[in-house]
Amino acid sequence: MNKDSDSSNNISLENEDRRKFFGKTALIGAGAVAAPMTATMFATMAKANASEVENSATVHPGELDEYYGFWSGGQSGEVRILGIPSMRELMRIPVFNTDSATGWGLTNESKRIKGDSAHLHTGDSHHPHMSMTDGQYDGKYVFINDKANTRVARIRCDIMKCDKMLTVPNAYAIHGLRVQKVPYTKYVICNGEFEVPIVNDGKSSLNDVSTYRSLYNVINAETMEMAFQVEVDGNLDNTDADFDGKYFASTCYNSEMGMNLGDMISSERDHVVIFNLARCEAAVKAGKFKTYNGNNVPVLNGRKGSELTRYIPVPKSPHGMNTSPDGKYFVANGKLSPTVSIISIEKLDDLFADKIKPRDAIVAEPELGLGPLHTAFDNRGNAYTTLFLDSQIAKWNIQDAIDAHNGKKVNYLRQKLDVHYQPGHNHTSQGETRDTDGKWLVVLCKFSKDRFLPVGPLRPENDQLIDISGDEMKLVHDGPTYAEPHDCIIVHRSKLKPLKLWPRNDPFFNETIAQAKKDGVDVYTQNKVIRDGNKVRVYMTSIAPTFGMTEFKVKLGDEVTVVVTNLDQVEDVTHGFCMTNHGVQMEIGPQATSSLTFIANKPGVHWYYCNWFCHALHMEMRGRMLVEA
Ligand code: K7E
Repeated sequence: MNKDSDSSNNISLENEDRRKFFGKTALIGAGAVAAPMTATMFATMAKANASEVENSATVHPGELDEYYGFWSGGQSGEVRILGIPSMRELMRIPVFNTDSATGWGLTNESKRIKGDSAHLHTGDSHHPHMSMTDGQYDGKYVFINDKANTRVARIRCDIMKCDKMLTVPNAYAIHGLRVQKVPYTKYVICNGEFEVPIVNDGKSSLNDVSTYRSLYNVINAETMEMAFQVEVDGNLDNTDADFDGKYFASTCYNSEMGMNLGDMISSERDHVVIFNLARCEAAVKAGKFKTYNGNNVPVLNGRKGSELTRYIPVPKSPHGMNTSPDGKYFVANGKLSPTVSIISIEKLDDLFADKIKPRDAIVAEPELGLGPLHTAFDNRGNAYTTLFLDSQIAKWNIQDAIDAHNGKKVNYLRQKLDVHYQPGHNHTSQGETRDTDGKWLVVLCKFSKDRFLPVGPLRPENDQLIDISGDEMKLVHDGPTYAEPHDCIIVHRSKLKPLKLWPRNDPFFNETIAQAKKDGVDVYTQNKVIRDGNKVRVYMTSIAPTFGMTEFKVKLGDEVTVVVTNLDQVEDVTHGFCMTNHGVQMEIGPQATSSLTFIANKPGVHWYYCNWFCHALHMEMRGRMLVEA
């Protein structure tokens, strides 16, 4: 099977040998090699080869991509926008990180958005997901988790900037994140992965693991405030929502509540927790909750035996959770088990009515290969599962897997394709929505090894683009990326309408404008210095190639706030403000206002300049800060 898929994507023999060396030793004794290719499968592949598919990955210079890809930036803490299918990086959106180019994390506007975590400069972003209406992307927001500092942030898709950030109380390490799909994204749902004492004040026994909880978090998507939390047993990993607006599902590993690896994987089964949204909302309304740690977030009891949840046993340490876009199934990916567990969403009403047993909701558990982590879907009933240990994508048919489970002689496996190497998430074009179109599959490989020129001990990841429009998957592009995309979504360009200029009344900087008004300054027409004790506010305009103010005077030790308003109305004319030798720089987009506060702690003359190229006389666009000793 490897031979066949390799011949389709030109992997050299040398590579093939290296692949074996890397991943396959784990195969020994696992009995997990999935069913072999049949003659019919070979035949359909040959046909696909003959009639070249019209899906082209070539985007010529000057042409635009068909899709926006939103990529998480892992430990970089950012989100990135790629064009699909070109895989060109179009933009970076700093979120949990601090960014030298835009001043994100340094400007007053970004610090206000970061709120209580403005002092943090790191993040670990895994799961970007867009808001939906009726199970389709609505182009409004992209939400992203920060596992490192237990946060969730929102990106406004008209300006492609982070506009809200929330530190989730009570919980620890937000991991899996998704949105409610139907009727609309009222809630963002996410898992607090690590378990800690529910009252974590250091006063009770720190080693009494019976008090440790992992929390399911439900956030109001519009206000970005906590709606409620649900206590569960085990620790939560990934989550997804149904297409009916009724249920959410999360994978749980470590149901043992072990505190080390051996204990965490000692029992044969963990579980998927199903959350009943209507019952949870009713419980909150009826006041059936507790609060902890001095905040007022309602915490519901969803532990085993609760009316709010059901626990479906699955093979131990499941990882990814993916809803099929026909709305019929939750797919829990086995990770340590070579299987995925297919849960029928239709049967969940009966499960909550106690008419069936939890395992009765499982309609198939197809064996796919070693290390299944995440599953994506096309519009033809097929699923694509990453096999981390095998370094492969398994394409399989959902209905065939269910039929095989029911005893029918049918091979549900369609193809296995080698990827390079160790894939985590994968995602199909619009594949988490009703609009899944079966054209592209992106696979985020954790290791690139020999696929690119060596660049030192740290290597890029390898994000691979696969054409899935035909019967056969075809690898068409290797894309090196910096640390470390976990997940992505692929959104048709028709769903997004980004702005070209900032609206002058944008809430992003309305507090800065309000302060200017208090100071009696119209930022669009005036250049003025306001002294307020040892606080100095410097208001200046910028229009290529000049700042509205070419010098201002302050005293040594003053706290200086520079507020720059970009009056240019020309698309793409972004200005910058950099105060040399003060660690001060920021971006000011066309028609935007940005501000940054620093201490004038060096006497003498200091030049400020525009650090975003704007004009032929860009070098001359500068002025002096005169600091009197
Ligand atoms: Cu599988 Cu954080 Cu979604 Cu990484 S998680 S792979």
